[in-house]
Amino acid sequence: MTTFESIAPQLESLAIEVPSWAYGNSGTRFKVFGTPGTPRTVAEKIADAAQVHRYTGAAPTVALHIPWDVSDDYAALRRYAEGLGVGLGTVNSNTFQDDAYKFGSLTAADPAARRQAIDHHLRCIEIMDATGSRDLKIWLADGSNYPGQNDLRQRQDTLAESLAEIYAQLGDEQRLVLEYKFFEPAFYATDVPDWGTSYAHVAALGDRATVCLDTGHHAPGTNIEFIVMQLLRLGKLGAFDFNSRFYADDDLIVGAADPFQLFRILFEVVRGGGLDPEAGVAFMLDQCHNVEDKIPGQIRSVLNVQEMATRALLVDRDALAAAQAANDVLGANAVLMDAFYTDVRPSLASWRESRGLPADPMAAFAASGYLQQIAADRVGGTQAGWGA
Ligand code: LRH
Ligand code: MN
Ligand code: MN
Repeated sequence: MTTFESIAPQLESLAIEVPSWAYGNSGTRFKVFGTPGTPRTVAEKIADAAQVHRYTGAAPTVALHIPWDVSDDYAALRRYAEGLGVGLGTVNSNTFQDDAYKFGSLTAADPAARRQAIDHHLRCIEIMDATGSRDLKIWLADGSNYPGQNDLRQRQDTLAESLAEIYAQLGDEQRLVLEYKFFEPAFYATDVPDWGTSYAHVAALGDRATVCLDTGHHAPGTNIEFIVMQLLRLGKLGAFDFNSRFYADDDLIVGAADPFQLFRILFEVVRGGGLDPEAGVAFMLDQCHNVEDKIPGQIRSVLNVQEMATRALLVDRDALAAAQAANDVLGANAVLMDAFYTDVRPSLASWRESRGLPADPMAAFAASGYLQQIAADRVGGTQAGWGA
């Protein structure tokens, strides 16, 4: 039997990065419902993100999206974040909202569009130098809607050339993570649709290029934990974008739609050594909160990952290996399910208290009055939205 005490040290190193865009008004292509107190600036987004770390102790960095998070002094922004107790994390590039990229960005046949997209990434690397960020995350909206619209092969070759130019500019401690998504906004062919395509590109680039797995970016029914296992086995799982989905790329709170899937994913992370900081797997959230309050939405998400990682760590690996070796199908399954059904919340509550954190971060944040405070303080100006 694996005890909570024996696995607790591994929980201490589990850091979950929160996305700056989760604090803005966002969520769907239909009505975006505003929330009082929504940040108007990058600084206010970081202040909100710092609350998540303050109450959970598990969310020490904030990811930026460029150009949604514009600053004329990123070094000063870094100092400001550090003053609030958090660091600036992954820099996400954005080549999906400019007219120039109508027919593609890093894959574009048009040299001017491609140049603009590469230069945007080089600017992102400059920002990373100032913020101290390790990872440049690239997700491309590039693709086509109609068969015959694009030369599929040309776009892979062009993408490889573009990525090589960007990769060459990374510092020794910096990494490139390439995110895939099977559809949307392109509905016929997406240029980086699956982990295999991402893997082919990052393998060609070198050791500091890895794959980002967004849990909402697969066809229904995909066995995501299998992909996790394979990428860890290949040494190419660089990052997660955690969220959950019922239908498409819903960007709901991680673990909300299918907690068992989150458990299975995190068990493969544990099995593959992915919780070891040396493995270099970044655990990020990529979510939008449309109807729920944003800061508690992020706290809930961090706690969901922490709770499910705990259950995954509690799997009795020796008993599992013995049952698997004996081809004891039901016995092996029972070992896994025993851990999944373990209620770890009381153990985590006392563990948090022993580390000077609130036993119930959701309740502690609600009682703090922060939401009422920002609603009163942040009057005027334009609230940040998905994309601003
Ligand atoms: C694309 C995506 C990608 C973007 C984010 C806003 O669907 O998952 O990670 O950066 O959404
Ligand atoms: Mn994502
Ligand atoms: Mn997405």
